[in-house]
Amino acid sequence: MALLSKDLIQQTVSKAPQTDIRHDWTLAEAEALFSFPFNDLLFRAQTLHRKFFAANEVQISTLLSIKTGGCPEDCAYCPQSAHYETGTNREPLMNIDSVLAAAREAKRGGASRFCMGAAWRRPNDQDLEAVCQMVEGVKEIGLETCVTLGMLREDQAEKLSESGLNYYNHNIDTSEEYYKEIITTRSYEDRLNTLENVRNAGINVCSGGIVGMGETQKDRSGMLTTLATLPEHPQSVPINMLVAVEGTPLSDEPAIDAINFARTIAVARIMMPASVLRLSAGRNEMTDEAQALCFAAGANSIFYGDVLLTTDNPERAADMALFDRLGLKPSKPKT
Ligand code: SAM
Ligand code: DTB
Ligand code: SF4
Repeated sequence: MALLSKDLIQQTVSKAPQTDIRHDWTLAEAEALFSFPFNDLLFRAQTLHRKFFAANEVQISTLLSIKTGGCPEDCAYCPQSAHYETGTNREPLMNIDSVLAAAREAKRGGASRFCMGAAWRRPNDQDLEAVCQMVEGVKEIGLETCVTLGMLREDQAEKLSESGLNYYNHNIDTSEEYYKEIITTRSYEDRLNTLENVRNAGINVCSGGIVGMGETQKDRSGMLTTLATLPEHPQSVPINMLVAVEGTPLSDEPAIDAINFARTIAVARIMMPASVLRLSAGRNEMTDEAQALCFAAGANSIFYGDVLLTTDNPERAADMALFDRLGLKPSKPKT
């Protein structure tokens, strides 16, 4: 890892404590954070984490794929893209009763938020109407709601807001420069426009990315700098470790090492100290020790339940055993 000048590191160290929540982060500062000695980085991340959150609480979300596979988008990491043969079955939009049954089950399992994902480039108006009804139903069950449906126009974001939606997930995935290598069917700007529509509609933004797609540390710094310089930090920031799925162009991508992954979490915690950071996809491929490192680095949210959208996630019992070992407990919903 290229070390940056001592001056720049010093400047970063002395600048941040004056104000914890900053929107003027630079790429060079993010890179400087990445090059900190690991213990210093974790100490700084932990200190900020404890200023904004209960130290040992983790928010628990359960994910459901409400419309699976056959997506027209070409995202090199994604098992649901119609451009690749991954063995993912195409399924139509689920009916509302099955979705609500899954939400009840998630609540019984201990989740506080229910996230519904659809393999769409953007929703059509009829599908959006159906999703709004699902949001209303899930809220009645007593869960926070999150959906991820692809790009949204302003009026579509407004409609979701009126249904009472709490969070909209839309990831920027990587740096602006590396984005073109990974996704060919939409631009970084498209992604940022949707985030703006969501923010303007008063919905909490959930936006993060994927680590381990062959990007450089500079790309990771770029991704976090883009998120941390938005007009508001996303209230929720998912950091996914690539799940390398056979049939996708990234299937042979070597796994990123746990220390570099934890560094990404720690830098995200420092740059967006008041945001909930989700240790997202990839936990099934991590050791307990690697996950513990991520919680120590400032991660305070997980997906809970044995599948993500189409790939495996740890069994609930394994997660509860890990929480016990680490003295972690699920946090209560805010809304
Ligand atoms: N189609 C919508 C979209 O792209 O916004 C919503 C669903 S899409 C599956 C949601 C996010 O899942 C992607 O933005 C990406 O960050 C993440 N994701 C998809 N496949 C992944 C994989 N193989 N490993 C890690 N994260 C993945
Ligand atoms: C996010 O950042 N990660 C979740 C959620 N938002 C929708 C999705 C992970 C998907 C992993 C691949 C799959 O299971 O298909
Ligand atoms: Fe479609 Fe979303 Fe997968 Fe891209 S990430 S192929 S938009 S489901």
